[in-house]
Amino acid sequence: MAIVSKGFHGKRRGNDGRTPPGQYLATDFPVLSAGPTPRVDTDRWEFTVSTEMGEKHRWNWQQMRALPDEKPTVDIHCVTKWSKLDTRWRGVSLDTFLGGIETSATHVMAHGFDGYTTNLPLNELRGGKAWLAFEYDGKPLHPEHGGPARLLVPHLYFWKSAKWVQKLTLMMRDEPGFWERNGYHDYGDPWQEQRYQGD
Ligand SMILES: Nc1nc2c(c(=O)[nH]1)N[C@H]1C(S)=C(S)[C@@H](COP(=O)(O)O)O[C@H]1N2
Ligand SMILES: [Mo]
Repeated sequence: MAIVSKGFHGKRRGNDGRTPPGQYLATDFPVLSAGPTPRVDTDRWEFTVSTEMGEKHRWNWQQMRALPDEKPTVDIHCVTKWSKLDTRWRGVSLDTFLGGIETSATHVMAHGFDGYTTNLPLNELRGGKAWLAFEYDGKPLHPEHGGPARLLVPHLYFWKSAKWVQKLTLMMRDEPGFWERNGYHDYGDPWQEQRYQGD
């Protein structure tokens, strides 16, 4: 039987190449919010996708929970350099929300109930790689981590995963969100170390 320590395998990146350059593995789950945690009751929760034509598609909590959900286990990477491997979530794929919506939009602005914004190419929310997540580690998502529901876009730096997400605005061109206006990279690929503008 071969017993191989992670340290031996790890080399520069550690963990069999699963930790992007410049990242370390966090044992806890740090909380990073630009402001106070909004308390969002599921009774008045509503998720809206508005198109470039001004059409609004809305789901209340019950309608959202009636959609098929998935249990992704994913690695997450924060621009402040912590990563967590194999985090367990439950949520509805963004493909499910976007599937019935007619749009020629190329980009999306995600808005949180706290006023936070972050921009993404619309395709980054498609193809089974983004979720509206409402459970973490088998429990309802804690308010500090974006509960009752947040975006989960684990292939980009974690600031793109808007907590307390309220609305997606589909756009015909790119526009910077909160951190992107303040010097963070427009796209944010952790494997390319796209932390700041110009990276
Ligand atoms: N609505 C909202 N979403 C947000 C933020 C925020 O301040 N408001 N912070 C972002 C940043 S910078 C990071 S790193 C992650 C942190 O998520 P966590 O607090 O669950 O670790 O949420 C992102 N999503
Ligand atoms: Mo962050």
